[in-house]
Amino acid sequence: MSSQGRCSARKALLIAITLLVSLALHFEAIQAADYIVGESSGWTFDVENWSKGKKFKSGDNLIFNYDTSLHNVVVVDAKGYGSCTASSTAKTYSSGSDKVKLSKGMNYFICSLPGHCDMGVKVAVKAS
Ligand SMILES: *[C@@H]1O[C@H](CO)[C@@H](O)[C@H](O)[C@H]1NC(C)=O
Ligand SMILES: [Cu+2]
Repeated sequence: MSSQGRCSARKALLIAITLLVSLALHFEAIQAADYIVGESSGWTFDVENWSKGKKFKSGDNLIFNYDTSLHNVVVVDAKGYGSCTASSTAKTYSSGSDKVKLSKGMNYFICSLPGHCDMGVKVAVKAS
């Protein structure tokens, strides 16, 4: 094979790899599912058991629909979930229609308005 031939063979390989990678990324994107937390009731009181029996994957999205005068969505850890407390630096969503991507493992969310998490405005989701 001439040196020019080798070079274009390498180029073709590079193009093939690029195509495969973009195909794989695209596949991942269409595989990801969106879940509306609490279905039609949305992110509200007693939503805490909504996630039971559902299978989630990392990259799936949770959609939190709620009245912004009633709730917010705060990302917490297991301890914060159990005790219904959020650190002041915790990531907080407050648009009323928030889309949050799940990461692998446990994902915990609560409403940080006083007493709301204790009244079941909380959800724990395990993503595989
Ligand atoms: C959620 O499930 C737990 C455990 O079964 C139960 O104690 C709790 O009352 C349930 N919450 C609601 C709002 O149904
Ligand atoms: Cu709330």
